[in-house]
Amino acid sequence: MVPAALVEALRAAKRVMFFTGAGVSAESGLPTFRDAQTGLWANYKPQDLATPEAFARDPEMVWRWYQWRRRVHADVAPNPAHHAIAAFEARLPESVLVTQNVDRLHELAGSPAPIHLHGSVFRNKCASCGVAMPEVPHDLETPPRCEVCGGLCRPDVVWFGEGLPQDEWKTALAAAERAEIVLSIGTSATVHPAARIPLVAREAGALVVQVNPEVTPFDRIALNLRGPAGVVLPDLLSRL
Ligand code: BJW
Ligand code: ZN
Repeated sequence: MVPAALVEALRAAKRVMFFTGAGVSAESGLPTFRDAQTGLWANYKPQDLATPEAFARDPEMVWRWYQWRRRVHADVAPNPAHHAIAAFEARLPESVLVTQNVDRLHELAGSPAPIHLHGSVFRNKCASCGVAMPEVPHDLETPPRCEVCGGLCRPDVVWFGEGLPQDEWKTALAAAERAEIVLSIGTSATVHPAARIPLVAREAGALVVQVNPEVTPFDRIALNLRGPAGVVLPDLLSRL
């Protein structure tokens, strides 16, 4: 149930931020980060694979996990939640989309410039010198070597214990401080510092609206729209 006051606030707002997590891509068929894994990877916890320590210990295994995920990601399409966000953005010229997702579904839905706080599974970089490396076929079983320093290729995503890309982080923080409304969609709100973004906005006076079928730590600061993003967001959009 969407409160009429929220519809009014969205109609009047100029600066709206969309802050998304893995739940926004769930209805496209991508497992959320904390969902159980399937097939070959059922016995591994993503939290234990997405670390620099795991890559240092067994680079081929971590590389193969990302190659598998790239194949899964390459096969999915945006869902009504991604399309609704892109449609909101087209109506609200000062809106900003900040995503923790490493997929490209916002881009495929037509969002012009999502800010990726945790990188992209489709980009590569050298694990030693950090230089950008080209995409490679998703069935290549071993990580290529860097032409500059001979280091190993890794996905250009942010692992636990690593810093976020500074330009993206600063842009997202500045936008949070200015936002009138933040819609936090499909995130467990447990991974920091990204989860600070809606909190910063709230402290600066923004209304935080959460779209999630489950309870999260944002429940206490947000107006909660309980349900799948692919249902709630098109409904909200249709009322504007
Ligand atoms: C639906 C739905 C539907 C389902 N519709 N919704 C403060 C306190 C405690 C710990 C820390 C802290 N500060 C830092 C830390 C440590 C750590 C951290 O946060 N740990 C916590 C888990 C305890 N953070 C870090 O290590 C960060 N780095 C750092 O702090 O560095 C310090 C440093 C500074 C300077 C120099 C050097 C170092 C980095 C964090 C990077 C996170 N990376 C990952 C992996 C990316 C690559 C990959 O995918 O493999 O990013 S982890 C993973 O979590 C991924 C996600 O982007 C991120 C957030 O997850 P998300 O999106 O919320 O997904 P889920 O699965 O958690 O939740 C899905 C939600 O959707 C659920 O709520 C469902 O209910 C919902 N849902 N269906 C709507 N249809
Ligand atoms: Zn290198």
